[in-house]
Amino acid sequence: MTPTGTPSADLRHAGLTQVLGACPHDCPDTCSFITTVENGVALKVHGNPEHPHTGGVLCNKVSKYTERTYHPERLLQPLKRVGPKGAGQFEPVSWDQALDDIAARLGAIAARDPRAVLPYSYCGTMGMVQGESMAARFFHRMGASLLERTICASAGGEGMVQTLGAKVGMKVEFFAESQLILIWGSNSIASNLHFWRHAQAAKRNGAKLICIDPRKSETAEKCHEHIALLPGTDAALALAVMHELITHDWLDHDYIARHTVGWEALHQRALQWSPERAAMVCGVPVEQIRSLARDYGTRKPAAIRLNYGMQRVRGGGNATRAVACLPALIGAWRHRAGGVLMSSSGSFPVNKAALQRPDLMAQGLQGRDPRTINMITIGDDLLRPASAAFGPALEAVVVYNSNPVAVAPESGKVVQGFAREDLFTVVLDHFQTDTADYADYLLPATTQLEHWDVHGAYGHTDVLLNRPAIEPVGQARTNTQVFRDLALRMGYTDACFVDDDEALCRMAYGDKVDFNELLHKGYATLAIADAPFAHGGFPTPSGQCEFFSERLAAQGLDGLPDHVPNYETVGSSAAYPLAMISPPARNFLNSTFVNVKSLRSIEGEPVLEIHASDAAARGIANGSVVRVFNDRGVYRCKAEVSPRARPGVVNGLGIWWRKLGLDGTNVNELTSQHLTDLGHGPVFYDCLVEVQADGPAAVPGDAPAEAHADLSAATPVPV
Ligand SMILES: Nc1nc2c(c(=O)[nH]1)N[C@H]1C(S)=C(S)[C@@H](COP(=O)(O)OP(=O)(O)OC[C@H]3O[C@@H](n4cnc5c(=O)[nH]c(N)nc54)[C@H](O)[C@@H]3O)O[C@H]1N2
Ligand SMILES: Nc1nc2c(c(=O)[nH]1)N[C@H]1C(S)=C(S)[C@@H](COP(=O)(O)OP(=O)(O)OC[C@H]3O[C@@H](n4cnc5c(=O)[nH]c(N)nc54)[C@H](O)[C@@H]3O)O[C@H]1N2
Ligand code: SF4
Ligand SMILES: [Mo]
Repeated sequence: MTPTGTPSADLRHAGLTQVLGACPHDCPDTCSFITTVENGVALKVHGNPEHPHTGGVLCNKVSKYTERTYHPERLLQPLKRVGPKGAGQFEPVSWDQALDDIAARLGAIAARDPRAVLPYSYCGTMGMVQGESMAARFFHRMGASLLERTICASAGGEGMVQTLGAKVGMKVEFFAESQLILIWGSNSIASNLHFWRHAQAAKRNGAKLICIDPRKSETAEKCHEHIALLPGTDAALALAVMHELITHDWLDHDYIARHTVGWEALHQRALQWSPERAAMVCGVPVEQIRSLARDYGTRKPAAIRLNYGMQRVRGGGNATRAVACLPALIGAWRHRAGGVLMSSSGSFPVNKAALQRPDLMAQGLQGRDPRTINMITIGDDLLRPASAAFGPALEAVVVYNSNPVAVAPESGKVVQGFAREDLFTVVLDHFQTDTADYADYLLPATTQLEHWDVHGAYGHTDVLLNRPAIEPVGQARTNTQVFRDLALRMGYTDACFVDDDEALCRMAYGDKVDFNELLHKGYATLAIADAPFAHGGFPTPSGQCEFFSERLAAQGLDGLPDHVPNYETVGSSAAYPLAMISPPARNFLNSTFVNVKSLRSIEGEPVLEIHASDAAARGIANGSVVRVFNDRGVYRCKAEVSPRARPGVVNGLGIWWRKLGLDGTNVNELTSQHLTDLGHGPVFYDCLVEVQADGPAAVPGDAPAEAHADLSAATPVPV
């Protein structure tokens, strides 16, 4: 059976069909998948064997996609709140009732000041159509506040842009030919499985794999070496590697002279970072740093899989810049199996303006200045009163493709914000998430099996098309349809509000990608050179790899990369001596899949991994319940005394639904709303805590009083 499936035709047939789709999740791999459908019911989803990056294999999470699609708790009809805010009590209403009322409420607010309305969305789907197309048009036309969508990758993204010129780099498949792979701030087995296949192929061909990660992750334990540095010290490590490249003359002088700017200045900076100094900052043996530099200077070709785990700290942008400078120093870019890859998303020629129509903003704003809200500070911003500096207080939030109550930092404040009686909240989702509990209207959304979409990727360079395989389940509607319907009710008559989803799919790449190829194969490969920077040609203003960034210097920032210490540095607080990172649990995808039983049962319950020495010092037994706390809040979970944690650093795996945790909280109770040095990103892994055995000895008041005073109103603070 050839999988293509023109669904409207296919769905008229009884019998088996196979429909080509794309995994919508926020994952670098963007797999091509095939859904087998019988009599309109999706039986299973499997990896497309014809798509080289997918290689016929999906991860454990998405292999169970039908379990999620037909989940008994799937939202099947529009719901209206009947109970108190946050209680999650709803009654069914018709779509017409819901949409009429929502349009009336938003319309009334917008008539006063549209900036009091905020869309809140992220990457529940990475699809460009069910993501920011019709939704963006709708909010632009209204003049709503703009959302700065920086909760994931923007520090690293900006670091890449300032160094290499864009989010571009090595082609992922050529890692298989490398002789040295640094897996830096990435738990590839959990979050980038298809890259890991290439790393394993390289290993079989004699490559050395080194993992740089505070946590001994699933990936770290399968590498030849693991450098368990303290969180937020990656720039110090990279600068010390440069120091060694210089002192041993493992440099490619010709490449540096031809294709870089700022070498003299970087050279001076790097000489300030002896391995001894970096060893102190990073909390690793000095010999490990020397050995890393020797490997990097002498094993060729050398590749770096840099990932977002290392940029969720104050200095994440600088750290990314420091690492991104390394390949040019040794001329690694000359070889297709050398260089660095953080994200490939800058390679995709997306016509965002056509999809999102920012030009419509002027109509709604009527002379007002646009306002931007950073999605990371949603906790503070929901609680902020109107002021000259801030503008109008937020009166309405429309959430789609995101679960902010679970994923945004300092959730005590986020919860308090969403609990505001005077806030009007609409949530579009598949399930009644933690955020959905606070909705005034909860609208059932279609899943990837039920709608059209088109995708780029951030871990490879193929465009993918997703066709609907089944009709919407229950009364679910696409995000696009909801915003089309709302636009109609709001009297937005611009022609763009009638574009259908297939037209939007075609518009995303226009004539840059052959849509017939997408229809036929499900994917199309962008034409990109195998070794894109072998002869320089970086997409920076200078065309060079910018060790020194004039653009940063012009903003009054350091033009060179440096180590920027964490906001919350280990050793800086007697009350909170432990650093906590909170990378994802392998079987969840952010907060998605936490409610899928087969996956949750693998993860068990929320855990905090803690090193035996830190556990012993606190009388914490393996498997016991602990209180993890700081000034922002308290989180209770199960301790796992584990070699995955290094001394001084605990790992609170995420991102659990709060309501499925021990006390209706999750790890973001503890994280802060600070922003990174570059790119306005989050600092989830820049967080100090203390941990105590739970039980009679642990009474409130052990944590600083203001934490309880501040949060007790909104959060069930455990005692
Ligand atoms: N299974 C699964 N896959 C996922 C996700 C998921 O939730 N689950 N999430 C998806 C999303 S949205 C993203 S952005 C990516 C995230 O995937 P990655 O980019 O790989 O980032 P993280 O998983 O946040 O962290 C990766 C590793 O970095 C480590 N780390 C933490 N702090 C530091 C540090 O300061 N320095 C260094 N060197 N390492 C550090 C963590 O311990 C972790 O093992 O994965 C995507 N894929
Ligand atoms: N402590 C801590 N916090 C973190 C992180 C961390 O590592 N540690 N990681 C951060 C990162 S990297 C990210 S990217 C963010 C992720 O934050 P989010 O992007 O909010 O990701 P999810 O939690 O997966 O929530 C996505 C929601 O979208 C819904 N959804 C999926 N598809 C559709 C659709 O087609 N239509 C509609 N209407 N809804 C849909 C899903 O059901 C799900 O509830 O979290 C961040 N938060
Ligand atoms: S989550 Fe990632 S690895 Fe899993 S199917 Fe989707 S794209 Fe592939
Ligand atoms: Mo992310």
